[in-house]
Amino acid sequence: MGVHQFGFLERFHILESAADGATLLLNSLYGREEIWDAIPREVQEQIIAKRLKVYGINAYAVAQEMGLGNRINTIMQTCFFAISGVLPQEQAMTEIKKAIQETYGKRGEAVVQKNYAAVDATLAQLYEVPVPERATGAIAIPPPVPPEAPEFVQRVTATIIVGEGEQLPVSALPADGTFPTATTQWEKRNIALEVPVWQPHVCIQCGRCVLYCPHAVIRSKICGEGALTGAPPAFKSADARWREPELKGKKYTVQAAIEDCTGCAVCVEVCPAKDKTAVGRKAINMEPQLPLRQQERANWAFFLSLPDLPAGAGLKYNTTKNVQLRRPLFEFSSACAGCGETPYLKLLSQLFGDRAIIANATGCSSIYGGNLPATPWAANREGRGPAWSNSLFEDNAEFGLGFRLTLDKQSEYARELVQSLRDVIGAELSDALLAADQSDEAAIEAQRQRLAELKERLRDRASPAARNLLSVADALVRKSVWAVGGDGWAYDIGYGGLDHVLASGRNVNLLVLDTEVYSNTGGQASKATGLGAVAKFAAGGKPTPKKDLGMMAMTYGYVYVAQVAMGASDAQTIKAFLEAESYPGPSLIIAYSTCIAHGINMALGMSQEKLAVDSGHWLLYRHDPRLRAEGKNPLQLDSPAPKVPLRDYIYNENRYRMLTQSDPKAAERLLAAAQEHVLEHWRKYEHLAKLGNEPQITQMGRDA
Ligand SMILES: Cc1ncc(C[n+]2csc(CCOP(=O)(O)OP(=O)(O)O)c2C)c(N)n1
Ligand code: SF4
Ligand code: SF4
Ligand code: SF4
Repeated sequence: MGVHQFGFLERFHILESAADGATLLLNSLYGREEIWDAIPREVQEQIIAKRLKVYGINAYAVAQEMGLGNRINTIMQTCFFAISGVLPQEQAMTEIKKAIQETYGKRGEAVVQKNYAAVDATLAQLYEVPVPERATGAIAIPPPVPPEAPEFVQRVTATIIVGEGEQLPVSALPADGTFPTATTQWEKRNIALEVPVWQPHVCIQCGRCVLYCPHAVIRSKICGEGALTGAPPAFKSADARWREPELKGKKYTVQAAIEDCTGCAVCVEVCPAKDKTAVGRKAINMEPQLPLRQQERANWAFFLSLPDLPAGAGLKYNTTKNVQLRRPLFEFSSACAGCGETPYLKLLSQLFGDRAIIANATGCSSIYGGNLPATPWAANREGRGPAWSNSLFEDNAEFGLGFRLTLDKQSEYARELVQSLRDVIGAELSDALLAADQSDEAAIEAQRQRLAELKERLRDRASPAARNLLSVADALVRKSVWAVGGDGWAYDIGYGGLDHVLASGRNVNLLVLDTEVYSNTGGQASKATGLGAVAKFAAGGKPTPKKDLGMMAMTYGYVYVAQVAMGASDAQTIKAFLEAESYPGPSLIIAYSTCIAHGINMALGMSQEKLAVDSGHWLLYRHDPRLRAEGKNPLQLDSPAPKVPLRDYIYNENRYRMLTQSDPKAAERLLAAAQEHVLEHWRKYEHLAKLGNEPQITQMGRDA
């Protein structure tokens, strides 16, 4: 049996199925002298009772030394063959190397050689763990979820978390398929070897680490000094540096939930603040997780207990610095470490999460968004959070449109009932409910207060009209409808529906998480794949350029369209989300998302997004039909002219680089074609953005 993640010994009943006398291989950060004591006592007892032979290795150390990062698969494979005796050792080594050549040959000789070197270095690091006669361990296996988790999580979620879901009776599952949200917080996967540690005195309080963290692990808050009374001794804070008078004299804190961290290091990479006293260090730095676990568990619990800033609070939530003070309602997803899709969803949840209704196309976002038993979609203290459902791959935009039509009808009906029950409700409240503008957070909050009052006044009314109004009254508060999915959905399989929604003129926000491949099914080419990129079904490099979905949508004239890349411009991304959501018609945001399928170092994903923009591969723009009324061109180009050669961007990525190995001539030809296309594409947009205001096109967007 191989346990490649040592932490699994605490989370799963792994040895239950081990046969007597079996061999156990453990990958761990511990050395020969420490490993036995780090094994939970219950597992030690099983090892002794079943007379297991135990081997250990620190595969991470070997991988790091050989320049493989955290990729330990060939190392663990070598150990397996060495101790299992399935093949004679010599033959096993030859076969492993053959497999390496076959698997990684396309990625270049350097990758192959690193893996060979790892194989050669492995056996010297493999050791047998002496097993004593009695268990001596002091570590007890913790319960799968903490005792403070809600009843459903204890009874159902926890059973599935430990892999025993088949023991649950059908009756334990929600009859209508509606699952409680905010459940990833109970998983505590503890998968990161290293986690970020904050240095308050170096921090410039920009909020970038919080914005870019793909897993909503690192967060910030502002609170009064009094709220910090009783903080754990290791809890850190600094004087808050905000201009707003309401925040003078307050404290600022950055805290990571290190048990939920993936160790992707994106937060450290994007941190702009350098520690002048130590070269290479920043205001946050990665440090080993294990020694910090207990201390940071207490710090995180305290951080959660601090009050959130109330809506409004004198702050405008239109900058990274401010938005990052808002609680994400999408947290600790199971997306790959450093995923480029999730920061956009987290941002959506911070800006509109307490009133969002989300239709999610099948794809990565539906998997990490609803990865049973837990979901990252969460709720705030008031219990408000996104309502989320996954539809098919091919009908998601229509699914979202259905939400919109339903809400519009309910709102219309509720308004009629408010009119007809004016005498019962009271003239002042009825009129205020109907006249509410709800264009900003404070106005929406005021409408929520009115709604609460309305419900109170109708509580004991038995008339059918009053009961009917109560059943649809929530639709009087403005909702934010989103259809979300990948490029496979938006450009290809669901394109007909997406186009239908754009054409409908209805107030639906469409968010395309564009990884330029079908990520969830292993990287097949879509119409969003770039010219020359290698993907499944495009093994010789994609021969045609990326479809210009944004341009197609803009031709309607009345559709809000934005193309964003958070790593290139966080400010432009936030602006686009706010504009799209406030636009009372269809909106399309196409968001460049880095992905493991690109073959990059995911910690550097945000710099790669910037290169995509600097090279002109990815243009940033916003097309806002409302600007016509101001006599302006609706298209605003937010990108600079291409300033680096395309090759500087694409050859940072394995998906392009691999063609230079497998077919150098084709690579050269496709690079030249792609470079030419990029420049032509830029000229086209530059020209359009310079045009004056076109004749007015009928504004078809309908408010909700
Ligand atoms: C009609 C249909 N075809 C194929 C699939 C299988 N499938 C599920 S997700 C997916 C890929 C999704 O790719 P994309 O939309 O780009 O999203 P990403 O995973 O990249 O976020 C595919 C092919 C499906 N669910 N339905
Ligand atoms: S290492 Fe990754 S997951 Fe952990 S806090 Fe930083 S960005 Fe978030
Ligand atoms: S990115 Fe760095 S400087 Fe900015 S808030 Fe985070 S730790 Fe502070
Ligand atoms: S495959 Fe790509 S898009 Fe999907 S979760 Fe992983 S990094 Fe994110």
